[in-house]
Amino acid sequence: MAPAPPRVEIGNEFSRPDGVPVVALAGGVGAAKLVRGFALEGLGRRLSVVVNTGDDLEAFGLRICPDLDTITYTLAGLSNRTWGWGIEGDSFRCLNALGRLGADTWFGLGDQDLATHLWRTSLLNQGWGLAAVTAQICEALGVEVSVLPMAEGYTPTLVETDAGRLHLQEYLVREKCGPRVRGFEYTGLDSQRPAPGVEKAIRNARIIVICPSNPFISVGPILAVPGIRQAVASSPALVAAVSPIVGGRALKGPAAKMLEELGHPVSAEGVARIYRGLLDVFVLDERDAGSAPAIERLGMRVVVRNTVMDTPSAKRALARALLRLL
Ligand code: FO1
Repeated sequence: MAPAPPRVEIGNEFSRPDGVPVVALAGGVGAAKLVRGFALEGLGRRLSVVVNTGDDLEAFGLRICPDLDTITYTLAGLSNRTWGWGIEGDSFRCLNALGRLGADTWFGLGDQDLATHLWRTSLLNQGWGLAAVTAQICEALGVEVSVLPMAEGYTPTLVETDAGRLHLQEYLVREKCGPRVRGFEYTGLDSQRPAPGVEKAIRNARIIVICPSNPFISVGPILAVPGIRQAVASSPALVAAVSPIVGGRALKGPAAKMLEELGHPVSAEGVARIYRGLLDVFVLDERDAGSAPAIERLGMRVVVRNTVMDTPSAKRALARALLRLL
């Protein structure tokens, strides 16, 4: 069954005079909460989310884009409330059947989630680009926000560990972040360019927000796409980052473990140092207010807020605080 040819519009219409264009640089679950906050604040088409695709994997002939899907499902109100990724109420009948046939099943592909990967891969095989596929999926799921992959190629992040070099998902899911991390390789990025819509969104933004995502495996690959770091650095927009580390711990995922194993301070200040030179503002959790003077000495303004987005009102409050930075 041949899908219809591309008919989708990629990126937002910036000539609309109805408010401040915002760009969010996003990984998965942590970022999705803040992006949801912006959406609840009514940003709609004024928000462009540039999403990491370094966590993509290819399995069973399918292109799987976990961070893109996490952001899209969250905005569509479909995401699994317990895990933050995947689809609420999904089942694993297909994966179990694959296991019965002898396949590796350590990566939890839900039945409904598989439909997304089948559809995406079939459109890619018809010659669509990943940005067009993502725009089409968003349109079909009623997502108004512009969700943009950072780049269109398959450029998996590899993790150098004491157990050898692992695909990011092997490290995160199969090995449960156990091996000690020595470094990262953002494969294939040198020959990539920002996906359609990304540079225009950054150029037109009034505020660029680096979401509370892992600086190495979520934000790092986005900034490593040739042209994106320069576009952010030369944009007249205010550039802000929200710390993914609160009270010396990552709210989700292995950011604290990675900071420690790579010799960085395991603190909000450690993250601020990584983004030094790029930021106007660093948003710190109330629990870390004592670090504000040290971070200000790195050459950025510090704003202290509750960054733990455990309720819809906390998500909205943080989004509103960021919009008020202007
Ligand atoms: N995370 C897990 O911890 N276990 C899984 O089996 C798993 C499956 C999965 C399937 C689709 C998807 O979109 C995400 C999935 N994740 C899973 C989350 C994912 O590994 C990471 O959280 C992100 O790639 C990093 O942002």
